[in-house]
Amino acid sequence: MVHWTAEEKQLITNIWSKVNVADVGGETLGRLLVVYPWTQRFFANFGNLSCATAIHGNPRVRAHGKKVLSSFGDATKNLDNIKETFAKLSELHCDKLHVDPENFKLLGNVLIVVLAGHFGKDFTPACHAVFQKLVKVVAHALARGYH
Ligand code: HEG
Repeated sequence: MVHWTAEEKQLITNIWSKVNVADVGGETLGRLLVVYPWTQRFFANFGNLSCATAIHGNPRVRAHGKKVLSSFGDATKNLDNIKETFAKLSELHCDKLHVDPENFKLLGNVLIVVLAGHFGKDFTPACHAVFQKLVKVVAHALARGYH
């Protein structure tokens, strides 16, 4: 099991308490779709994804980004129990949505870029390191139900 020090837990809780999940979630999913355009195939029913402007202005991208980031937030509240927290979602992404788990890593990296942009110098190297660890553990948990 992954171990979190008291300092790591504190950093995560502190940063996450200041995250606006609608803004950061919408931007993260939007950027994923722009930077890695092949991820658009999972959202073919979301309407206009024809260019960066369309993607960032698409209300369904924003709404889904908020949903994904709220769900990611569950990890920050269940740091010692991340595997179980995402067990059902993992099965959903595998069996129903057929999302290649490589995409969880891409999303995690985009999230870190967006957080760094939002927090500026407050996103210290220690924050960066602990969020690298967190997105890796979440991606791993989401990939666990794949068979
Ligand atoms: Mg997934 C649905 C969480 C990455 C594609 N995703 C969902 C839902 C949640 C969620 C909570 C709604 C589930 C439900 O309706 O019961 N997703 C989630 C997390 C992460 C993630 C926490 C990573 C941290 N998802 C992810 C990635 C892709 C993806 C990287 C594809 C590139 N998710 C996806 C799709 C749906 C969901 C296609 C269904 C969307 C819809 O049509 O409503």
